Amino acid sequence: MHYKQQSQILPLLTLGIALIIQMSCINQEPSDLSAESIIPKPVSVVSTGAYFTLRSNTTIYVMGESSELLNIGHYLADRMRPSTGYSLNVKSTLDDPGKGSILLSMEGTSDSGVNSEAYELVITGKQIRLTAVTYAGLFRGIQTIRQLLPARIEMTERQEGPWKIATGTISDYPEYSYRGAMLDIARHFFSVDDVGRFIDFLAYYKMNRLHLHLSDDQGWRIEIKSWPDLTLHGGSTEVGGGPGGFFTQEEYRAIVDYAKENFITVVPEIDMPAHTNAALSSYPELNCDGRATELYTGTEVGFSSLCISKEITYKFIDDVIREISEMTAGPYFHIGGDESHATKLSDYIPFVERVQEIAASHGRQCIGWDEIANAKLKANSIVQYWANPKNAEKAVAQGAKILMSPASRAYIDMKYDKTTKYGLQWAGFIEVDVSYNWDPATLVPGVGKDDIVGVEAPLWTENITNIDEIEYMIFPRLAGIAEIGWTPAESRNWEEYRTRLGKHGERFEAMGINYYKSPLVEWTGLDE
Ligand code: TNX
Repeated sequence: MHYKQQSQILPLLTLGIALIIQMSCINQEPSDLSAESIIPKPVSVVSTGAYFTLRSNTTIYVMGESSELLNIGHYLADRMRPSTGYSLNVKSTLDDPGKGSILLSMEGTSDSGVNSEAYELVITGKQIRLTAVTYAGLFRGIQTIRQLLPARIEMTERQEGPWKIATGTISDYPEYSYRGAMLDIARHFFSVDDVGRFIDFLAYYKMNRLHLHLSDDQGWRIEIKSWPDLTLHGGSTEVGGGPGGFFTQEEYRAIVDYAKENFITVVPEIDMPAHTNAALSSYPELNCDGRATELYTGTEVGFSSLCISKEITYKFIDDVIREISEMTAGPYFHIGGDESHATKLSDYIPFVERVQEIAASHGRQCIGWDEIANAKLKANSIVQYWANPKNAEKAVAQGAKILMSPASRAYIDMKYDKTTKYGLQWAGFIEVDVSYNWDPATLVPGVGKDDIVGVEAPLWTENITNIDEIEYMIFPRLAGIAEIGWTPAESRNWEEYRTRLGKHGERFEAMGINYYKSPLVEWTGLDE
């Protein structure tokens, strides 16, 4: 009886095991970490051919007890929880917890000469171990973990597993320290939530700067308590005559905080002396003739100027830079300085020099569009190259650093081609290959790698009115600019990037991003 039972069970068991093996083979593609489509492409990837599997009992450990580390652990858990449905507890530990864990730990010190955003990811069948010398480095490494998991990890509803990651080691660090995007909230105004989503996108592609263009002819978007009409009047409209809007100081601080949680520094810009009609319309005393201008809802540039010869202008600028700097973490203040066609050069030069001093008096490092190189630059001022190579040359001659935003490559408000519904075309059509295929260190004669702090992709919004349109213009080009800032030029190649980018189609879809399906790329969607 006993034996008979066993002899019946054995074949069944064998069959069962065979079935299990077969089933696991179906979705068990060979593991190859180096074949994963990570953007920006990491510096070094070594594959070891197995898998780590995220399971319902996987715990995220942080080595140590600092609240910063725990926050980073929670950030990772929060990204993976909705789609996996796993609880993904986050715990402090002092010893390596071993099997089945994700371990985040800090090693060494940030002043040990190691790139401050560097990270190392060691994935074995038993554990994912992420180490870095700074919290920022851990945060960048987490973006790599996200991109190694199936795209469905980004979905907000629960999905079927398995959640597997190929094993191996990734050692990675960025080529440039400044990698960012600009959002123009002046031509059209966008909500705190929209800016938050923009920040999420930057974080996902390891960008670390958010430049906010806070004022222009068509609108003043940031509350200044000592000059309240800037927003009450100057913030009341936008291009096309819509209601515009502005951030209260509280809302602005929330954006700065959210950026900080994503290890992104906000670069606030008040454009001057041109692009100031909203201010000139709000306060008559800022005009040389003492008369307020009309609010402006068109898209011309270069017609407005602060009154260079009036002292009140500098009181105004001092108040504005002081209030904004008090609310903004990080070293920067962007003073604009572009397209000052209504300001004489002999006025423009002393103006820029004085404004740099005002910013310095509030502890800020200036950034300005390339025209500011016509003035004498302070030693730490950064010149944002957008159009005029002569200005870049003048900046380098003064020893200033350059932020690369060449309009014909990095302006993601340019149309992709003639059929693109939104955006402008003054700098040409910018297809995905054109925006990817350039090297900051060789683009402008006389501007080399050592002169450059990094890259930034500006999104001007003359005819971009909502988050769907923002997404369409920035995706997929933002990913390419992020890679230009992160990955060494010699490791970048359009043909190879094109394939990797195609695989991000399913990630865009999982995140609900409205992206441009460039015909140059073979897109993998979520259903494929
Ligand atoms: C030029 S780029 C401008 C902006 C426009 C943009 C449109 C720069 C420094 N100035 O005022 O919005 O072109 O692409």
